[in-house]
Amino acid sequence: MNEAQIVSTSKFLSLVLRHDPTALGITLDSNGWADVDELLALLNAKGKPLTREQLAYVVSTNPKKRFAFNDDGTRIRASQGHSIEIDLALTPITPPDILYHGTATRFLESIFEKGLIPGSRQHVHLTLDVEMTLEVAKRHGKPALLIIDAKAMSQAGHLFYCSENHVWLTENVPAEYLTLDDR
Ligand code: HQG
Repeated sequence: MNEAQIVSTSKFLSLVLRHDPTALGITLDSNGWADVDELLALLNAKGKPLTREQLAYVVSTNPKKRFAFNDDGTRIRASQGHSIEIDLALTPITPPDILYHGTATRFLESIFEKGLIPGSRQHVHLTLDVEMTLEVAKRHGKPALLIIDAKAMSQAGHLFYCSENHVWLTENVPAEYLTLDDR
C-alpha cells in the first residue's frame, strides 16, 4: 500500500466507524465494534478491497492510533471521535491537573460564553499533546490554545475518560475552567 492508499483507507474507516456506518452498510454494536470479516467483505463488495493484513497495517501505523482491534482481533472500532451514539464503556479516571484544547480564534468568544461543548461529537476532546492539538486547531482557522483546569473540574465532580489512544474526553468544559494560553 502506498501512503495515499493508507490515508484514504484511514479516512474511510473514520467515516464508517465514527460517523456513518451506513456508508458501508455495516452495523456497529452498542460499544462501537464492527465485525472484521463483515467489514472486509463489505469493503470488497464496494470496490474498495482490503486484505486482513492491509487492515492490520493501517491500524498499527495510524499516527494517532485512531482504531483498535478487540483482544482476539475479530472486531474493530474507532477509539474516540464518534458523532454517532455509542458507549465506549470507558471507566472514569482522574485526569492530569492541566489539559489542553486547540481551537480557532474565531470560536473564542462563543467558547468563553458557553464553555467547550462537544458540537456534533459525543465528547469534548482534550489532550496533553500541545503540538498535536494546535495542528487540529488549524483545521478550523487561526489556532488558539486553551488551558483546562482539569483538577478543579474533577474536584467539582466532572467525569473524565481516557480513550485507548490517550485522548481525554469529558462532556463539556464550563468557561470558568478555561484560560487562553497567550505564549
Ligand atoms: C469548537 C482530532 C464555538 C472546538 C483530534 C472545535 C480530536 C466551540 C470545534 C478530534 C465551542 C469542534 C476532535 C463553543 C467547542 N463555541 N466553538 N462553545 N465549543 N468549540 O472537530 O476537538 O484527527 O468536533 O474548539 O485529535 O477540533 O479526527 O473537535 O474547534 O481528538 O482523529 O468546535 O479530531 O482527531 O470541532 O477535534 P471538532 P476537535 P482526528
